[in-house]
Amino acid sequence: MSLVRAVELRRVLDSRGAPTVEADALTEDGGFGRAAAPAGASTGAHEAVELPAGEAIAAARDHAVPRLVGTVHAGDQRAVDASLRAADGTDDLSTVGANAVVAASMAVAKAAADTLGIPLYQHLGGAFRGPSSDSFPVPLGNVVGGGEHARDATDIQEFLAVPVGAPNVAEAAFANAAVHARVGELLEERSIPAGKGDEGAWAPLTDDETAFEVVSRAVADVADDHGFEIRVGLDVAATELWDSDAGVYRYSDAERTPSEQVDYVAGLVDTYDLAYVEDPFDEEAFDEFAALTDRVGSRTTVCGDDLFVTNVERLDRGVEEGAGNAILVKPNQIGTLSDTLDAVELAVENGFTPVISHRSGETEDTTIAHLAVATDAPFLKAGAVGGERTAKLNELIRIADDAA
Ligand code: 2PG
Ligand code: MG
Repeated sequence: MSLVRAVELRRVLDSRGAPTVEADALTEDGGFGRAAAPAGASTGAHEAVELPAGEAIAAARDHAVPRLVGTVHAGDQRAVDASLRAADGTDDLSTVGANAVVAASMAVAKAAADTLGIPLYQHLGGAFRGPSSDSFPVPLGNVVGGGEHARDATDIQEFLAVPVGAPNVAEAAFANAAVHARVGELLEERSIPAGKGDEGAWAPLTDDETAFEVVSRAVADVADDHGFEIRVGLDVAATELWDSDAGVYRYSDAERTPSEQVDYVAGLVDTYDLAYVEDPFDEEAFDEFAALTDRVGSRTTVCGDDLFVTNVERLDRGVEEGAGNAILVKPNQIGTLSDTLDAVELAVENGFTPVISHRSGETEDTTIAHLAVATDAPFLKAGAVGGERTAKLNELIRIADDAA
């Protein structure tokens, strides 16, 4: 065991060019770890609170760092995270800021792994978890998107390639990149103008129906080429479509009541054989999540992101009510690695699939790749292309190499 010797914090750029918090942690035995907080655009109302980076850094220096340094063992992640929570003193981490807290929590974990001379996935996962050649997190590759990640593009926030039949993680990641490239060609053939959204997905000036056609075709072409099954997934991010005053989901070309939305999404699952559907309803719509899961949960993954915000209390309710069968896991939504691991554990105990995820605002930090391996998560949502996205995918490929 090695005590935390120092935690230094600074402002760095995220992939949108916005300031975010980076932490460097040192242990008394010379271990070093660096981590940075990501940031969401379509954030859930129940997420832990992100403060402006400068404020979070100042608060962490005042309250959190002094409690950690020289008193807490870096390898005791529960103690590290308890100390961070105690320094903050609120449930939603609004004193220190979840961005400073998550950066510190992850940086200390990395410093502990470095002290032990082992990779982060091994430190977090323990002796019984690690990369294996026959089971790996399938990367969910965002290939077309709109919503809060690209205005004027699709209403649905993310169309995802899901390479369920890939023989290994590298083939899976390359297949997603190939789907992304094929989508670009198909959009050009159809003369549909497209820039790129926050996560590097194509942001075409078109409607959801056309996006479905293009993505389905691209997935089929690449599946043929690569010789394994690739399916389509979605993050609807429907909280952003929900008009609570009118009680409808507002699309550019339609309005849907909650029960019409259930029918619509169930129809999409059938029509496009969707492997994965995230946030098809508003963040408070436990009932609709349960209704959809009842209808299609045996053949697709129904995942709550804004619904659960990586929070065990909200997940508990979801389990009780059968609202979904999967949880999106984002460490910065809840603030510490311990809370994140608790959410994964509660999910697995109750037959919910944990899906480890990036945010739309990212850095070159690769913690989530290690977290996905450490928790044996079936899926990792980390984008398809773009430097801050490939940082995670390439790390996953390197980790998989350890198993070979
Ligand atoms: C999501 C994420 C990541 P954001 O909704 O799942 O894709 O987006 O980080 O903007 O919440
Ligand atoms: Mg989401």
